[in-house]
Amino acid sequence: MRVILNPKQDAHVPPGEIENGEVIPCYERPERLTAIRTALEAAGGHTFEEPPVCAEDAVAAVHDPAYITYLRETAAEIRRARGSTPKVQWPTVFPYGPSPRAGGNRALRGQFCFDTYTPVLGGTFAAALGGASAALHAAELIASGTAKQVYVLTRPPGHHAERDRCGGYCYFNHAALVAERLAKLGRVAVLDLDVHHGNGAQHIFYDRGDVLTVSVHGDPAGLYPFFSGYADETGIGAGAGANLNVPLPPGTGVKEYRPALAAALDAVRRFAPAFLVLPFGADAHEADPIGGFKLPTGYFREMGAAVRELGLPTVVTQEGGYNLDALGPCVAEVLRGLEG
Ligand code: SP5
Ligand code: ZN
Repeated sequence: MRVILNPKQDAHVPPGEIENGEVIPCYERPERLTAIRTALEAAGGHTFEEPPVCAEDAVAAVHDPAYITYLRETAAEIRRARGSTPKVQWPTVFPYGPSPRAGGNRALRGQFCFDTYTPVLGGTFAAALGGASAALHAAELIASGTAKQVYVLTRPPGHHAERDRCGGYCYFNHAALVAERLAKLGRVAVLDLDVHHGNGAQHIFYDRGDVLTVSVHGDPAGLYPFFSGYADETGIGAGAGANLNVPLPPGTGVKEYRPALAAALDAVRRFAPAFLVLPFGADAHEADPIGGFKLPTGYFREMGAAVRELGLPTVVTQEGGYNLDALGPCVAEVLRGLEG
């Protein structure tokens, strides 16, 4: 498969993430991408290429310009920091009350981020823009008919990023960028198979009837991102009926996942899209440290093969997956299944 790499992924290396007030080692780190690339090179049959860097305007297709500016300027400010000034910014205060307004940097940190897992560093903006560039390049390859299937190998991931907020290790929403680009040409389905709910695309396309968003994930009653991903979220306005959430209980294995995926694929078929975007996370694997599902490596080929049956031009975006031994093999398997 054609693999589009984020050339700037290693510009973003958080010093940790904050869990219950404690700084713990990052689950989301540069070695993830290396592990995937190594596995794909070993599997063979893949080509790797770097995209041209896209303009900020291109990212504004799905993100608030004020949010993009915040990330750019915050990263620049951090790069200028000297002496004891921290090289990372974390939110501490979040919007509240009937008329939240935020001016200074300390307020903006909370306005533009919804958790404590997603800090801004000096290299965050460049890395995020590199990922967006990879996604948009993949979209162009599909739009022009140059490729039928493309895989965007990038980190930080994207599927939790909303129009004006980072969160869940995500800054720019790669899958939404691809969907928005391809929606100019025809109906698009976004099928999110990360173990966590794809809240970003759901949020961005919630009132749109031309983009279907479907997500199969761990029940948010007990799993990140907690506030969305429930089955009764079905879309509003022109988007009514164009969002499907399939929450599954902790401990979900192949027996439970298979029919859930089949239902998700049926919804995609009924929508009759011209294009598919597949935000994929290997964090539904049984050895993942934070997912809680029990899918074995071998199942991921079947997952890919089931998606292949749709017969749609497809862009796969890399999302989560935090067991460095399982991650690469899972991606290799899902891509093999997709390629048939
Ligand atoms: C892209 C993606 O998969 N983002 C997921 C973000 C979830 N972050 C929450 C991490 C919570 C870690 N909790 C530790 C509990 C380990 N048992
Ligand atoms: Zn995830």
